[in-house]
Amino acid sequence: MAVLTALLVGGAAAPALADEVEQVRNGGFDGTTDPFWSTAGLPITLVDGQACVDVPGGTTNRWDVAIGQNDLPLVAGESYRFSFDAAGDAGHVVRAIVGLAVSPYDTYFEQSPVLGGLTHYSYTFTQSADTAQGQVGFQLGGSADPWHFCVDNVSLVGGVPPEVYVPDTGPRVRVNQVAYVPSGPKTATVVTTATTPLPWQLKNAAGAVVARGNSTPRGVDISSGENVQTIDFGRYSRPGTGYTVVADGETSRPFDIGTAAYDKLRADALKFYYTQRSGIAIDNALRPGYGRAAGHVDVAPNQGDGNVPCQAGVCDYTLDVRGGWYDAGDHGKYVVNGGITTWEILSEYERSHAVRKVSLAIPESGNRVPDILDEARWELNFLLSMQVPTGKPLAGMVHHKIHDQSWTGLPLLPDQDPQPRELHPVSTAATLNLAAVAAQAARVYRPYDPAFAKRALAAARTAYTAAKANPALLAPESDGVGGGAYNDSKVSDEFYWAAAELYLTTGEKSYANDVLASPEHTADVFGAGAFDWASTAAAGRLDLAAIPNKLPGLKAVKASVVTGAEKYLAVQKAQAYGVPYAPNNNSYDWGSNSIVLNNMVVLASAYQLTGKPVYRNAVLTGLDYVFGRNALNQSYVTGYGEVSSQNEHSRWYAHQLDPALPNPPAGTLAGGANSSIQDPYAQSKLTGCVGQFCYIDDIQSWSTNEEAINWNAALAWISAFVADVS
Ligand code: 9MR
Repeated sequence: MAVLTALLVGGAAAPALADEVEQVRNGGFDGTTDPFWSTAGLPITLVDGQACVDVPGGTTNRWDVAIGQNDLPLVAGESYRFSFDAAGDAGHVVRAIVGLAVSPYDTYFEQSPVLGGLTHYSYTFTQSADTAQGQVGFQLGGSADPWHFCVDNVSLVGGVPPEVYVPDTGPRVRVNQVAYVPSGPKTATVVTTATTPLPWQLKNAAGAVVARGNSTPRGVDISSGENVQTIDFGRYSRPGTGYTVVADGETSRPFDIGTAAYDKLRADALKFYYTQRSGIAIDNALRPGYGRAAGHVDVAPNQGDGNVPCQAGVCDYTLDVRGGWYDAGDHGKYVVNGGITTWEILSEYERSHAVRKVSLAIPESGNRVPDILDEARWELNFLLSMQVPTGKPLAGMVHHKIHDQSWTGLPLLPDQDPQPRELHPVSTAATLNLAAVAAQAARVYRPYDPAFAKRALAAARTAYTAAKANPALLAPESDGVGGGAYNDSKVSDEFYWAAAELYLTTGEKSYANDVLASPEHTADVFGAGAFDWASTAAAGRLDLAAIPNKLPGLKAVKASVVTGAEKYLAVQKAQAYGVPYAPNNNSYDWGSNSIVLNNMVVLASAYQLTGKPVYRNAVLTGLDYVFGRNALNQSYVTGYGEVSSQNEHSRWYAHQLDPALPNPPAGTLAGGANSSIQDPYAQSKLTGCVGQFCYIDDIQSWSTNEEAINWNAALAWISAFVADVS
């Protein structure tokens, strides 16, 4: 992000880095405000030895109004204490940053306290990069009304001991804090030093013991690094609320035995999409507290999605790509992720009859089309609009993505994004992704809107043909400025998935031949994670097994899904937290919660194919992890469970940064533990974390705590399954 008019002051030579070295010059504002700078036209006044400014109202971004100091030397790996005293008109926010004073204005550390009377603020962080051009800044913009801000004793001290972050994990007995299904398995995990069985009790809301037994020692759990035992109270099935499990002197968080929560979740996990919509005002009457102006509809300061050019040199036309869903906490729209998301939602529709009747309270509700299809159509229209028009070079191929030219900061409502929007080059992956989901859409929407079904199938056929003619236009990893790269160098899986969907919809032999000839058709596609935006072969395989068709060798296709499910079952049994996911080297992936849930989709598919309760039960046990039976003792779904994720990374559900904005809506899934902790905030807190502990519920942690359309699709699919089978 840009800081306006930085007044550069002659750089003092970098001091030698000994212990506890102050980097800020004149942080106490002794007689002068030098060498601090401020935004042009914003005088700093000295009042009682404090630096004060009158912040104008009516600016958009935090950085539109700022004061700060430049030329601070910062050393990678060194820990710093950033502290200051600040006061402001009640309820206003200062974004206090340590960052890079020059382009690309990286932010190394930031906090956004809500101000009031003069208060001392102090934070410790570990610096991620070397620079001689560091900056401390106090960003004050984004307020509708004018206000007054004062700061004093600004300090950035190097050489301090790194802060040791210890998460608050509450009671050591870990349960599904939402609900166990009465007829399902019921297991808990207790973290303990004991290595012999411990007595446990199940208590009802009145505190009466309703079941008891002994736990099973499981040794040190790899995914958490802690010694644990498991508790099985599956024989107890009386519905109720306020149950607890007691063991080793600890009482679990309360939970229900019942099904009501999953009926609600089935709707909430899908209602999530309406407030992700681009190109339409969100109606506050439909989502109280979430109403907002339409984003990216060509109203300033938006540059709009109605007439979007390509990146320089990529194409000579513009496309109208309004609509669709924002991908995640950013304002980008990416075909491969939009496609797998829409596929999973349409798959939910194809596999769950009950979901067709669920009301999502969206503008289209009541139009005689199931709400789930109306919501998915919002994205499908966008995906179709990304296809290169007839007559243009690479016609029929699909642009990989459209997003801002540069990354924006937080918070930023969609309609306030001032960045130019750009189409990025076409890719084989995006083209096949559209082919797959548009082919699926053609069969799903046919009863409701034959004309749309016809159009979707034509687009799918065109895309598939174009991809065959351009089989290696690969989205590169380097294309990650202003939006995610969604790079993918292997597309045999997308070819397989697209051929499978086209075959399932048309029954045509040429597509069957492509399915049968694909190396993916006989490969073991059920790896540590079953499918995601980059690995789509399992999506094709699951549909071939589930959707009626006459493919030669269908028995083996179905058997392969059951074999895949057996794999996840074995993984789950080996884990004391019951997670059907055991990544290589215990390295949890980005968005791991969605991978856990997608592996459960394979288990659920095996249940639908065989009717064997063991697969249904495995799904229910997997759910426990998502809802609190985990090392952090928290639910990863906002609004579900005694303690749940609240501060998912998002530019508009940014309550943590601006009290006037909401938290994410109930039913929003956080990405979850990510061993690679790519963001500086997670690095400052979690370096050295083990598996499940690599997560933090902070809006700054975009690599562990983002919300995303593809992740919620996994939650939605599974919540419909659970509601159906319980
Ligand atoms: O979910 C994506 C994950 O699998 C990738 O490893 C990661 C880095 O490329 O990107 C994730 O997707 C993000 C996307 O690039 C931009 N919008 C937010 C997405 C979720 O974090």
